Amino acid sequence: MELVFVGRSNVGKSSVIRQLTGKRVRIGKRPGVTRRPYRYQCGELDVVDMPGFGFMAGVSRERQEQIKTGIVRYLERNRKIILFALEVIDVRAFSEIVERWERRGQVPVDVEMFQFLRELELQPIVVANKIDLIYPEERDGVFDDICEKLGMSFPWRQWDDVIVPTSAKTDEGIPKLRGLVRQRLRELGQERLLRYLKR
Ligand SMILES: Nc1nc2c(ncn2[C@@H]2O[C@H](COP(=O)(O)OP(=O)(O)O)[C@@H](O)[C@H]2O)c(=O)[nH]1
Ligand SMILES: [Mg+2]
Repeated sequence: MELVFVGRSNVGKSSVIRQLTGKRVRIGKRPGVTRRPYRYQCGELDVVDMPGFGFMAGVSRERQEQIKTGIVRYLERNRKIILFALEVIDVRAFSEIVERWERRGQVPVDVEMFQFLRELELQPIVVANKIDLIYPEERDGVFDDICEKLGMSFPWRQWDDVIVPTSAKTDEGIPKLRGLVRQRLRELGQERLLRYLKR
């Protein structure tokens, strides 16, 4: 069975996977290089790190589209063995990116991916990462905005089983994320997989 991580490059997918699995995950690898899903085997549980989607310096538009299509196909093809998905976003960059796309009348890839995960009933958890980069007093407003852009009504706190603010750098929110992942596994009748995750 699999847990699948998606998100733009550089948002902290690998860092969060390291925090959850304790595996020696390579951090800050040059974006756009990883074409294939990267699989971390944790006993009977596979944690899958998908290639980063969306704009990346030095990566052609065509290539970006291919990456996105590859992710969509992977999720469709493996739907039955995927327990749930985690979409990692960079809280500091998210709103600006989404607004830029909306001004052009387009659906941002981050929002599109979240909706797609929901359509597949992959119950995506939004890992709102890099919260250490925004001031504590701004956080509620930023998380409300993220929820609204993803099609969930504010206040964001009513969605604390969907969106988890984290900093993979300072560890803030990581225990909460671990708790939520464990809860989801239990709900899915997969408690035997709990032992493969870091406590
Ligand atoms: N400030 C800050 N930096 C982070 C955080 N999480 C990851 N990073 C840094 O962001 C960069 C990209 O992280 P990585 O995990 O490789 O992102 P990925 O491309 O999505 O897998 C690295 O330099 C990380 O050290 C965080 O919560 N806060
Ligand atoms: Mg990575």
